[in-house]
Amino acid sequence: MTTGVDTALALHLHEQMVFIRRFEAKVDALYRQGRVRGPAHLGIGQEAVAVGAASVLRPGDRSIGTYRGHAHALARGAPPDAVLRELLGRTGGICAGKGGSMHITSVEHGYYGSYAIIGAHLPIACGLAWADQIRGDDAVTLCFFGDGTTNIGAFHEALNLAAVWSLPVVFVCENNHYMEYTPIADVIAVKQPAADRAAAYGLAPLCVDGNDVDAVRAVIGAAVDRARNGGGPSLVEAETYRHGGHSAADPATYRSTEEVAQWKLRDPLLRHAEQLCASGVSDGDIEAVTTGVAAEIERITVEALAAPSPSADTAWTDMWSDGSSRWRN
Ligand SMILES: Cc1ncc(C[n+]2csc(CCOP(=O)(O)OP(=O)(O)O)c2C)c(N)n1
Ligand SMILES: [Mg+2]
Repeated sequence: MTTGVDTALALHLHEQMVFIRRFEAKVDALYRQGRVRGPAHLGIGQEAVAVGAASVLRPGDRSIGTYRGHAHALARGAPPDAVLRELLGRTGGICAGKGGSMHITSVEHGYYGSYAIIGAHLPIACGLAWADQIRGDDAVTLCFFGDGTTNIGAFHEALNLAAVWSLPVVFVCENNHYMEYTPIADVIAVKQPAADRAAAYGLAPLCVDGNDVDAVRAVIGAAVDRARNGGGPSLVEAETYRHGGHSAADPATYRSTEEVAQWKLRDPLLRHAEQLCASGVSDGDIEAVTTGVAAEIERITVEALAAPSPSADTAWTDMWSDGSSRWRN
């Protein structure tokens, strides 16, 4: 039996994971109705990484991710209605309805953007962390990316720079075993894409079960503490699996039904619900979380679908940091 405080935290983490799962399931449904503008890369099955990692951060810490970034933005507190409107290309979208799924950003909530170019944001994470180091702040930057990213030059350049400069950054590889339609095992000479490369940068090989939110909290929490206290960067490999295809358009026929079924047995939400039950939380309390989340998702969906598209005039706003729309030579 856990303490009251532990139970409240566990229920909060559960609610966040259920929310993100239901949010992305709704995005999938809206995509199939042709209502989502542009591609959408869902992280259904990977929720425990985003939620566990965000739960060890403080306001003022920074995180940065990829096109598979809905969960990372929501877990930092980005308003779901604004994220949904962004996906639908509506006013009130978190990037004014002009960025779409692959560019969700909310600096206000410490989420420094979703990047579609593989590896491009790892050096940017170094820059965020370097700025904090220069300012003498104790903020930490968390940088999320996939297993496939570990084969690109920017990964190695960023890891080297972070290690040499002892930057307060934690790199989190979400190893979901696939890079687009290719099993990572087919294109890599080592077993663990991130952990087996860590030694090359003087870092420890940190692995965690990415479908266990408590384990994620423990391993990433320790890495964040280390970075905050001047101990430099870490590289964490979180093993997980996406239930669906690479993007909402991908039927993922390159995976066997047995493989998918095996991973669904390790679903992070089911496992967490079992842990909640074992710690004394009633089925009714767990069910109430799901019911509340479902109602909230319906509410924001109705409102988002009723919102107008951005006016054409806004195509020229928010282009540059000073608010102008012309490049200055
Ligand atoms: C520089 C670059 N090369 C290729 C691509 C095409 N591409 C998009 S997603 C992807 C696979 C990335 O796999 P992984 O890093 O494992 O992330 P996941 O999609 O599994 O989250 C590739 C190769 C790209 N976006 N950028
Ligand atoms: Mg992958």
